[in-house]
Amino acid sequence: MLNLRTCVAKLRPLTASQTVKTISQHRPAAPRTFQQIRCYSAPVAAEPFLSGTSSNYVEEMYYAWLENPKSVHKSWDIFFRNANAGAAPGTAYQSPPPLSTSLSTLSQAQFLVQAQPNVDKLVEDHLAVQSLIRAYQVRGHHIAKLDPLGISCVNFDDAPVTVSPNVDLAVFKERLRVLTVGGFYGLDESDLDKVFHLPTTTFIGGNESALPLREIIRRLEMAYCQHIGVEFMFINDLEQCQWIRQKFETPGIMQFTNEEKRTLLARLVRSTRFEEFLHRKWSSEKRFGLEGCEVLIPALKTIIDKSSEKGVDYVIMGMPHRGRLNVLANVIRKELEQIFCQFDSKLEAADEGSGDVKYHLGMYHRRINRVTDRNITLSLVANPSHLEAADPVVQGKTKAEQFYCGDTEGKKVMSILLHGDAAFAGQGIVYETFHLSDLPSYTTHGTVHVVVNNQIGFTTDPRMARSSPYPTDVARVVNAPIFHVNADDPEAVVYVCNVAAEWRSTFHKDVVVDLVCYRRNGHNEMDEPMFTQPLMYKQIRKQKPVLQKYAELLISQGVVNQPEYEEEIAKYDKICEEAHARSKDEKILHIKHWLDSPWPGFFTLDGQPRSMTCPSTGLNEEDLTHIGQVASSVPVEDFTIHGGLSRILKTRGEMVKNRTVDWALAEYMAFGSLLKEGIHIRLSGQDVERGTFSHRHHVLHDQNVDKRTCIPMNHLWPNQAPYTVCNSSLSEYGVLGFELGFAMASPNALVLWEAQFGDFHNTAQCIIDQFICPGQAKWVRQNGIVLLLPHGMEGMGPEHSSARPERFLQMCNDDPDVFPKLDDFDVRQLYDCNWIVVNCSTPANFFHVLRRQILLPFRKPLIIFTPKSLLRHPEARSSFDDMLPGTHFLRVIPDSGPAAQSPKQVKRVLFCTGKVYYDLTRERKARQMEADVAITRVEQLSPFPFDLLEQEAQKYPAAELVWCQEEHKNQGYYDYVKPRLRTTINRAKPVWYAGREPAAAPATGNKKTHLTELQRLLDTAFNLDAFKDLA
Ligand SMILES: Cc1ncc(C[n+]2csc(CCOP(=O)(O)OP(=O)(O)O)c2C)c(N)n1
Ligand SMILES: [Mg+2]
Repeated sequence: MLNLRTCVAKLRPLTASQTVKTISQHRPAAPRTFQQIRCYSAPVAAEPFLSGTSSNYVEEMYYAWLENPKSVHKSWDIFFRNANAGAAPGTAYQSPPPLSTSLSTLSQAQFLVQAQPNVDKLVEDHLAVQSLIRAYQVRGHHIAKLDPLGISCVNFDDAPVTVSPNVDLAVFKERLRVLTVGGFYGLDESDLDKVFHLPTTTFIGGNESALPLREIIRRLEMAYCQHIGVEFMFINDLEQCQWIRQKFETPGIMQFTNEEKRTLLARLVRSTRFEEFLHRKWSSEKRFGLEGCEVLIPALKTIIDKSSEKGVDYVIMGMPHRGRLNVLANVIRKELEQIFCQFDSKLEAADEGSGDVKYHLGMYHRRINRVTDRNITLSLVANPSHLEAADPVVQGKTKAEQFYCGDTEGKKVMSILLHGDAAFAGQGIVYETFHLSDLPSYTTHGTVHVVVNNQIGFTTDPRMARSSPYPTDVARVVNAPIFHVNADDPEAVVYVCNVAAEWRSTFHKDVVVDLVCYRRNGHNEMDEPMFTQPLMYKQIRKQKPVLQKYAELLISQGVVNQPEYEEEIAKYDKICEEAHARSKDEKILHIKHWLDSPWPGFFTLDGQPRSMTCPSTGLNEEDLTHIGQVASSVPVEDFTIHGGLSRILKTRGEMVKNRTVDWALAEYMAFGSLLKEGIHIRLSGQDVERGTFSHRHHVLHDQNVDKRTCIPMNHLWPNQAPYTVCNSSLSEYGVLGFELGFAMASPNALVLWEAQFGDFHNTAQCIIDQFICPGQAKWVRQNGIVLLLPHGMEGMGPEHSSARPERFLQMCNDDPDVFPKLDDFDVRQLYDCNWIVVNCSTPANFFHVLRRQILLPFRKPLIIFTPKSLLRHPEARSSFDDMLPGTHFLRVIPDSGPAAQSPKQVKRVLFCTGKVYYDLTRERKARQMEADVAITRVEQLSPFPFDLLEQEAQKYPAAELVWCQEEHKNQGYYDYVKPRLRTTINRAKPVWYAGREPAAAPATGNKKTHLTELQRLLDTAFNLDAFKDLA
């Protein structure tokens, strides 16, 4: 229906008042043309029912009839048949038969139809041509010659690549059968020279509106079945489809000047000779070379040049191993000696951390784009081996860069993502990232994806690696056009890349360039491909390198001559040799030269923190009160909130009056105060706006006006930084990666990702394991991202209970057996750690740890296990007094009750963290053991507060030491805490355990069992004889 509508709209050539004269002025009459306009060749006004106002209706009828003559009333059918057959003015119309049709009238109508025997054929032929055009547009890519090796199953080996003007139907029969399913829509040899009017859904005509069928086929073959396969007809936007048609169908549109051809050749020379140089110098080193897809370099440079021309001045790229060194050298323009020196095994590491191998490191470079003469910054994000994991990170960083420069439409900053064919099809994160592409708080306004489709993934061929025809099918979900292109045709590649960049700058939507190529060597240069792909590699051995092919072509065209070509090669080889000589002087590998996101001004010039102190994270009473008041109000006029929410805000208001905060208010105060200091805050995750547990309510919804919302946090201060709070797509891997990337761009933002429940973070494990935990060690890149992970055993069953603290703690880099020798644990210990893990038991401490995250002079990831039931627990409140200037985050909260008053009498110290503290104090009170048992809360688990816990242990000399947790013994904190506590006390005493027994699942789903387990652990915790026999 949509299609028919457009057809009609686009084909509408005339209004009813136009005459033959005006028609013939606009449309050159072609002999034997089947023209829709023919029906107007009679002065239409002569028909009794035609007038200016009825013309639209008539046209509707006409085009509906063209599609299917039976779809209109018989009277229209007859009229159009007659008009088409050239009936004299005023005679085409036959009044319809009366309702009580007499046989004689019907036969009269039938007579009229039969009187025009060729009309049916003409209509059918016309429709057949339209369908044929559409078939090429939809399925032309199936028979395009995309595979340089000619082995791909979607290719027909006999497919002609250059089409002679004398299209021979015998040659095309088979192709057309494939395209049209079941033949040629009734057309045959005899129709080839008939001239057909072209619909406006094609551009093959150029300036002509009608062409002989032979020429139509030839032009469609040229547009859709050569070295470019355009997959776009699934896009449900007509303007976008038209745009693409125009880019590929317009005759002669793919033209290159000699200058452009020479530039392309020079880029291919660099790409090819770079790999050859590395191969010559380090033949036994892995480099994941680009041979077989050397065209990637000109492809990327084209995308960057075109984007720069359109106004982009910052391109952020993510890519896997393949060709990475080449991209660094020839696209980003990293100094060659910096690359070459990495092949020297004697090179020492100068910086902290373990560093990473050369094909994982990132890069940042600002330079002049020579083609556009404009400044351009290029950044390649460091990536782990885990394929595609960098995708959301690149997007997050891009979003942040756009955000900081006010680029709300993606006109200045863009991302390019490179993919391997196997990884693009196989990794779910690709899909998750695509689904971020059009969400308001996550869009980067279009990414250009380039797939190095070498038709193999390590040793696995596509038949075994994916179920979709192309590796790129995943992109169809977001209506991204996909341009498949034979990578052995450099001009086709460059053309497609230009179109891709233009698409992005026109529609700000994702687009995919699928470079169909091959991999000349094994997976790496040490790998033997013939073990597993013998026939493919026999074919590859025969394959002439693309540079050689293209050079021969340009020489044959007289664009360059042999000496010029050789000179170009010699020139680049010399550049490489000279850089190689210089690289030998590099004795030290500075990983910090490979930073993808420098933070100018944040560190000293040597990359050190500007201080090693952290100011008080407290806040003055006035600000606390002000933030509290805004948090409990609706700061805009005429805004009706839900009654239940009014009550929540009222309670908040009362808390503020009483100078107390709960969890939600503490968070409000931390955020609100940082915003005042110009720190941007971004909180993202599933349902974070309200909060999974309905405690936050950062976005108010007008109950009477659809989509009218208010974010009070953005109404706090006159010149405050903006606050972004956004519900995310239901993806942990994608969204956490995205936020990590966002946090990477600037140290002056607090970026938080909240899991719906803590356990769901495991679907983002790759981001945690590969980026967050080791990012600084691998890439000298700090990151202050905060993970909020709701955690706690509350009888909700195995699925919603544990944020898996044991996993985070296991990956902490502090030594369990060594008591650190530090003057200042507060800050120095944080500086040395890989991340900070906390479980706060009070809102005030939560407030402080969030503020500390920004007030520290360096950035570390912060993992916070956040509460669920404590959000509303009447005791889990803090006074303003604990948040005033001079107060700070408490790494340990010692007991302050009777036990602490007479510590020598204390028989047991229970060390714990998080919510179990409230169970323990309740139980202690019930058992009246407040003087016997001290309870010490470890709020910062890692880095472990050795110093403070030592003081605690010393304070209670006669006491047994017990670690108490609500988690199972093989989970939670025990394995982490025990050896460290033992180190703290110099192993002078045992550290006992009170908690749940080891288990496979994180929690029971049975409420009764849950309560029994809890009681049992409390019994152990307060049974002073519990460990007697074990001592
Ligand atoms: C998530 C993940 N799984 C497995 C691997 C191991 N691996 C490294 S390269 C590779 C093949 C990748 O094939 P493709 O994406 O087509 O890229 P190509 O090497 O062909 O350029 C595999 C399986 C990996 N790096 N990451
Ligand atoms: Mg591959």
